[in-house]
Amino acid sequence: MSKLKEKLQAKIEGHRPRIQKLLKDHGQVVIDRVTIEQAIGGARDVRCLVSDISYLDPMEGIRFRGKTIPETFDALPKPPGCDYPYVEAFWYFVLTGEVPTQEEVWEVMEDFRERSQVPGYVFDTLRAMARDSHPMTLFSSAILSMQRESVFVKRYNAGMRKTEYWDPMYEDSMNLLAKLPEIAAYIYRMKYKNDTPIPPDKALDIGANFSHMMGIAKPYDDVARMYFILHSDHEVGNVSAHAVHLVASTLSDAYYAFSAGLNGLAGPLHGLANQEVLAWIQDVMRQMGGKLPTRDQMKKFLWDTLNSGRVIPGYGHAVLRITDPRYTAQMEFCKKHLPDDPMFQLTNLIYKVAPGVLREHGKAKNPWPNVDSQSGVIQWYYGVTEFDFYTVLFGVGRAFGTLANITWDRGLGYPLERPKSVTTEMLEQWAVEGGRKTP
Ligand code: NMX
Ligand code: MLT
Repeated sequence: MSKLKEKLQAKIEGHRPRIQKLLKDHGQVVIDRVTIEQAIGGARDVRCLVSDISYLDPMEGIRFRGKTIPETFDALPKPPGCDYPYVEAFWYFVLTGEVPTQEEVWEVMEDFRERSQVPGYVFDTLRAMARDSHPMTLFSSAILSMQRESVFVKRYNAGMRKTEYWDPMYEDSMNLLAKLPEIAAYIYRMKYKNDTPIPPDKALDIGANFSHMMGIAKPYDDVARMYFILHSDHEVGNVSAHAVHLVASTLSDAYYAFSAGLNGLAGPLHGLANQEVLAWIQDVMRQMGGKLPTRDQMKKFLWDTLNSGRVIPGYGHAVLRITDPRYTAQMEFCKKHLPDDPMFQLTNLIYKVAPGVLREHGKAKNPWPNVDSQSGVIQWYYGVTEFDFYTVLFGVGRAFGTLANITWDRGLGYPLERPKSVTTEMLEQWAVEGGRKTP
């Protein structure tokens, strides 16, 4: 057993009694209430999920295992000469809650390397699909095609105790993570670069290997590290993480569950917003003939979008009530690497104008930018101008958080998720009665 897996086992076994005690001694303690608005309105702010991988405070933003984004970047080991940590180190960290040593990172790298061979039929599947399929359709299908590899299914069918479920879920997660960057880069090169996939260089870490397989020079390796870490997790209520958690709660394996999560990520109100942002920015630039708009012109573009019934992509959030610190982290990168880039300047101008317009518009509860309004600008700068690919990059990152979550879910024995629905008539009755009186 690898040291990471041994440590994870000890952590899970050490944590289980806490969950058992909470359930046995305090199971009836009330931690939230649900209003009619929340029942109709997408369960916003209802506290009914548990995860220790990350927590999202509306006024602070994400913390991974208790650390803010800058603290996470500072704490984890980095490849020599690089500004961002090994993605492998981040995986160790979210899985165990501990910062790995350099040796522990190397061991994880080696483990991934041994699991990284993508089965040939995955490429056959991708090639059999219509070339104009959206990259997220290709990505999700490639993952689903590998479901036959699931260790969880084999062990489940052979018979295993509930306390062992985490072990094959971890194996499936490791096997899947080891292959995702190559599959993503393959889709990119097959679809957009005249079908010229670049074979992996297995000596490299995830960030450097991804940059190599995309065919993009340094510092794109750091872009990949930053990008995958920033997009990894956003507590467990967001649509992609929640979908993965929900599907896996049926004891579906990691392949089924992660593919489902990607299908949620592919919606324009979620991960696809990064593609929408770039399309929108490009439209503004086209209309301006490449010149930076004035504040007044920018205001007009924003109002035209709102008045046509569309949302401002990359702005607003279901939980956050501040500028997303993932936006800020990427802005810092841009200030260092592409301060004069016209699209970065346009993004900054939008940041100055859009919150005021959204406030005046009076609908969005959060007028500030989210992760998606800055991410595409960086990709574009390094030559990834095919913006319908951006959500795939989000998806690779999201795998690290969601797969850590479902491994822990099985470790802690979380049950099938099945909330209760009610009818409109019931809501109308409880509205008159001033709350639900009947059981
Ligand atoms: N532009 C215009 N209107 C907006 C925006 C926006 N950026 N954000 C929210 N609103 C509207 C929203 O459509 C809703 O209108 P209505 O009452 O007519 O249905 C109203 O404001 C209230 O919505 P909120 O409660 O503020 O937001 P909610 O929690 O429902 O949704 C988002 C959150 C993120 C879906 C929403 O802010 C949005 O559509 N943003 C633009 C798309 C986007 O950037 N998505 C990416 C989110 C991050 N990610 O990667 O997943
Ligand atoms: C995410 O990263 O999942 C998005 O910001 C959406 C969310 O948290 O709801």
